[in-house]
Amino acid sequence: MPVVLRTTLGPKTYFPNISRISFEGPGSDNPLAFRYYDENRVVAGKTLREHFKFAVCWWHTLGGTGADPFGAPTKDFAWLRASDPLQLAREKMDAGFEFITKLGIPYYCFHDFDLVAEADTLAESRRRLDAISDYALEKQAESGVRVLWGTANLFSHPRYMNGAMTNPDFAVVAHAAAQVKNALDITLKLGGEHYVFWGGREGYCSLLNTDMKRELDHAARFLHAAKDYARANGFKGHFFIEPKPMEPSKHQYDFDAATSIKFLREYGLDRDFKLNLEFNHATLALHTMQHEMQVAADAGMLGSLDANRGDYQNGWDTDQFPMNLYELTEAMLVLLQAGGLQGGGINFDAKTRRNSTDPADLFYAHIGGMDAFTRALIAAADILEKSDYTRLRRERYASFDSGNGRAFEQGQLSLEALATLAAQQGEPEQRSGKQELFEQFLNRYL
Ligand code: XUL
Ligand code: CO
Repeated sequence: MPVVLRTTLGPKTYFPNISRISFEGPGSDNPLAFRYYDENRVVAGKTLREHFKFAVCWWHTLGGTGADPFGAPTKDFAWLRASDPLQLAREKMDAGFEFITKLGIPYYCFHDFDLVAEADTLAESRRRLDAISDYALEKQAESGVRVLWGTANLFSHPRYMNGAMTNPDFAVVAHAAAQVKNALDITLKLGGEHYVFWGGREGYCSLLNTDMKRELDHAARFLHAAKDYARANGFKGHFFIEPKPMEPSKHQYDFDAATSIKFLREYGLDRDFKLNLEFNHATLALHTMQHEMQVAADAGMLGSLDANRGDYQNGWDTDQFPMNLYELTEAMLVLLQAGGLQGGGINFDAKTRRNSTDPADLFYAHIGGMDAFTRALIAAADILEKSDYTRLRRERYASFDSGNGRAFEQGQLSLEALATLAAQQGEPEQRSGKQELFEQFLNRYL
């Protein structure tokens, strides 16, 4: 029986005191305006809209209630009150599209059960997903907003406590596959550009009860099956693995960019999969985001970014909105030098703090994040275009540009030949790495 989604409440606004956010320039006093993000501004040959492809995430932004392990929800948002799950989903979608269009953000990202609550059976969950995605299609057509990527939540339900695609019980693996099939169908139906796998509980808590090799083999089989199904059904986008080292598992298999790239190559998945990197996941792995981005870029796998920031004084995934201009500028330097993202965009996988309880806080957070990325991208473009940065970095390697250094790079010098050259040249001259000089560029162009 078709589900009727029309509301009897009539048009309703969830952010009544907020109109379309516009660009007012750095001098503006208006906290509900962009000071830097002007979507049509061209930086390094592309508009800001094209560089960033910003996306709103459905889970934190529309679904985040401020609940934490120590306390109840603090955010009683008007779009989360309906008792009927489909009615709630529809109101959440109305609020979501109002929010996104008021901000002028072009994309959104979702897990299957962010769109509508999971039901007791796969069949009923599917029926709900079909109904809410019909509604999403209407909202997308009205607004021009698109799906950057979809994904399946394979970590919240208790059945996934031992993992989803790496679960030691085949019945759970099969259930996860059914869920991914539905999520892929919905992503395809909504014209989603890409599809993400974050391995929330794909890992282990103790090696004592874990056959790691077998679990990783199963993950690869699962990903091949998902990829083959999506391709057979016309999916043209990329699949992204989202590395994270820990939380909720003690040890997650997609620990960081390097580990994930090795896995993808080992199992022949590297043609279809790239990486979706997240700032706070990078720092949890004791890397910087720019390190993770460079690793991915060098492998041709810099796919998409989840934007947020961690807290430097503690060790968990705080998912704060991005605000650290130095960190962002270094990340944007890597992004520009890599020639941009491979198809992806910048998804605000970030949550306002538990005590930021006004709907307007969601606007302040996204405006702040978009402005911060813009300042960072402009500074990075200036550093590359106007400063000595590129020349100085290249000069550090100048000894490999000609002569014996070049012969070494080309594989023409044996270890004996290198030893002979070393004996001839004597102790190498000291060459400064000039880190502080490089650091000056950030301050100068920010
Ligand atoms: C969790 C996380 C996820 C993924 C999508 O840390 O980042 O929200 O982005 O499953
Ligand atoms: Co994420």
